[in-house]
Amino acid sequence: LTKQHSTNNHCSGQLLAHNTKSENITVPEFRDAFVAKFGAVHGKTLGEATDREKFHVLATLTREIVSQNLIKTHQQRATDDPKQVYYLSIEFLLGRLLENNLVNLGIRDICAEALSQLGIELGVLLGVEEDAGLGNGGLGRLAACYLDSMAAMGLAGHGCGLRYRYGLFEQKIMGGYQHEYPDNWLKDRAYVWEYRRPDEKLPIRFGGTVRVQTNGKTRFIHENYERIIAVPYDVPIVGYKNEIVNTLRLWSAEVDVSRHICSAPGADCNNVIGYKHGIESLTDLLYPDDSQYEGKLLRLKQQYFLVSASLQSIVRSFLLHHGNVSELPDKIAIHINDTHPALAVPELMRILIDDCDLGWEEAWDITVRTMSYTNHTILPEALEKWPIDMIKRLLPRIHMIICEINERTCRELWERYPGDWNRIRSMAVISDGQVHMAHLAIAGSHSVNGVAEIHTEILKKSVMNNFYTYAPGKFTNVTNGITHRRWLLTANPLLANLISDAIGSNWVEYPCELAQLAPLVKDNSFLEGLANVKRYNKLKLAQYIKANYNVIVDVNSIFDSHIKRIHAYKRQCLNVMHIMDLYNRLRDNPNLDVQPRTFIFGGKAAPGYYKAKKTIKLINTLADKINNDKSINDRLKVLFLENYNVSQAELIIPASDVSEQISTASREASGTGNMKFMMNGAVTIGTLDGANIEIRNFAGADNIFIFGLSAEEVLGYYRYGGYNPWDVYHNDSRVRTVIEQLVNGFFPVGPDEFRTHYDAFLHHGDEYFLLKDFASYVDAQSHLADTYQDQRRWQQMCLMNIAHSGWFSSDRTFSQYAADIWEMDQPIPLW
Ligand code: B1H
Repeated sequence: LTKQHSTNNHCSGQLLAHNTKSENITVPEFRDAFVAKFGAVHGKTLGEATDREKFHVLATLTREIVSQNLIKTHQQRATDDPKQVYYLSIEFLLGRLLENNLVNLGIRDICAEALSQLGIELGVLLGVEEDAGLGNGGLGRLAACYLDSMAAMGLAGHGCGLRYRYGLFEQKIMGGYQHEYPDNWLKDRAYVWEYRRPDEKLPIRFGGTVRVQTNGKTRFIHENYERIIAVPYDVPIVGYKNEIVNTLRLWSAEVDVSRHICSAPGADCNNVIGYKHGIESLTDLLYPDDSQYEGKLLRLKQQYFLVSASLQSIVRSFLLHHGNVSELPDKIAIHINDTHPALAVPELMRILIDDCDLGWEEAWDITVRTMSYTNHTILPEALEKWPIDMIKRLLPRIHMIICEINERTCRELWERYPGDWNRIRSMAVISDGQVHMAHLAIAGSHSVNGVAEIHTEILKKSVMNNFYTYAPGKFTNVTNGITHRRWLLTANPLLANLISDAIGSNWVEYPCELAQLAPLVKDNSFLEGLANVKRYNKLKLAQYIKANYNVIVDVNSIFDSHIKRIHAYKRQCLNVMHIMDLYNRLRDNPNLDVQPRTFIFGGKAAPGYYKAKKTIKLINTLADKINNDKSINDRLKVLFLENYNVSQAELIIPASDVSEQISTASREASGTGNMKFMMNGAVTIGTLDGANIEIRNFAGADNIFIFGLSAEEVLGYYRYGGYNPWDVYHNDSRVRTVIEQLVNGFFPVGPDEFRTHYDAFLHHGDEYFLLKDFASYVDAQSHLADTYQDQRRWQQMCLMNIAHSGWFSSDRTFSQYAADIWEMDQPIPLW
């Protein structure tokens, strides 16, 4: 009977029978279920299977376990009715999910063993999964880390985003240049993790006119609009060994062709298919800009589509269980991730006033108490401002509400600062014919936070100083974090095991317990263990490099990684200048004693960002020259790894000795790559910028290499129009040589290939202070190289970084949000 029962379970995919926990599944159960499922799905034997088919079956099996936990979570929540948080973000950079889900279900090892009994290597199948690259960089990956933490901590927190048909473009390097290809991540199969929920679709309205009906109660009637359907796809977010599954709801645009399509504004009866295609292109593409605002109509449409679908859905599900919308702020928190979803403020007002019949004051009170907003950058080019006419045409009712918000906030400001027009204008939601999205978000939220201490201080002291003075209580700092489950436990299993062997595995639940590693700083065998793990990870990366780039790298060299979006403020070119200088010194003096180094770069440039694309060409040109120069005896190698993404980061970070975090001080709001490197035992070389400062405070000033101008100094120069790079050029011959080499034929390219960089340094004032910071950077680099020679000391530095990285877990970040900003009613573990 028992046998029959279990076989039945397997055939139906019910691996998780009788309320058992997934961790209790046995290897034979898993193996048999896999074989049965494979036959059922593909109608052939495993012997004939492709890796993709095997991956698909493994993921389907995993999804079935997840589904059961999803149902349980729903039932539990229906009973408990906890406060729910909705994290609105235009980006969620998930990466792959299979391994993460296996680890979180506690069945990775069981699964690996079951597959190995069938002659299948789990690692090979994991490599088949496409990255879900629905984000550009830090901002999108942060959102994904928070989802992981919310589920792990058992809180009812969900993501709301867009289901882009194509994620961030695929980067190919040809002749040293970046070329962009569509990221066809859905390929010819549906995304294995998602649940399409067509019955929960919602209409979104664009364009048209608003008729104001004033007989009796004033009503706003939106007419002649174009109606686009938002269909939700739910991606399950699996909690760590707690049977909790939250959801990330991604909206996709569709057209309801069954309706009287010919009467829709803009529809063309003769070309229904073309019309449908045009509308559905709304969610086709993720905008590939990082820290850069692009004022395209389609982007505005995407933003409203996300916000309107999410808010309608949130309010609808709230009203299913609660009678009175006035309780909304007690039961729901809505978080605006940067200004991209800031239209959530007027959209909630619209729903409360037009659909729920509330008056303005009550609706506003509910809105402000429900919303909170995170700012992620102070770069002026990233600040979103939408022309008021564009909003009026596309979103006429939202336009009316924004105007009303603007009027009322200006009136309030006038009461506090009578006659101070300049101040009021600088804080208005609408000024110079534009809607200032940050001002809208601040006005409509009860909380505004920055993402690292220094960033929040700059917001308070300068960028948002007027708002801070007006409402100091609104502003708080919540330093970013990363999920240690993906970035340590899953991405670096050898290190995770070494740690658990030394201090037990409590750190997985309480990452601050990593601090128990600190006393091992004198334990030679542990330090040796660390070195061995790093060496193994470096070997793996070296094999990848050999296989894909046919370059042999020395695992005894320092693996020095600079991986992030290519942007002038992140100063990849400062790294290049140092490499050029090191190379020049080696050529001048072949007997120079230098520590061998492998410089690893990775990152995408926005397709329209000319200078960033030239930086990629520069790195590749330098790589060609150095890697093929026999005279330096392979002591330096430079690599630009193509198509940097989450999966590649998972390979590079555990294998790195050095983490380059060298942004111009004050420009990088926080950084999160810096935390991932720290947690994996890489030592940071960096400026006092973003979270680097907090990393230094935790790891200790002796365990990090800091250089360069401070944020205060940089901001001071900016106030007076910059500095004079010619002074540095004339006084430092190393700088002069390197800069001239860009244009003097040193590289086998045309004389103007790198002219933009040359001019930016010398003729346009070196906006990001590369020349100014050069000497200090080179000093820090040589100090670093000397330190590396003392391997024991180096391992101690790595250890101190790992030991103090627990605070940078997104579990900590998230508990701060939950307790201080969202006021979640469940007990949050104290940090
Ligand atoms: C960050 C962005 C960003 N800040 C505009 N701002 C975008 C702005 O598509 N757009 O228009 C996209 C992204 N991204 C990053 O956020 C910061 O630069 C990092 O320092 C920070 O760590 C990260 C997460 O807070």
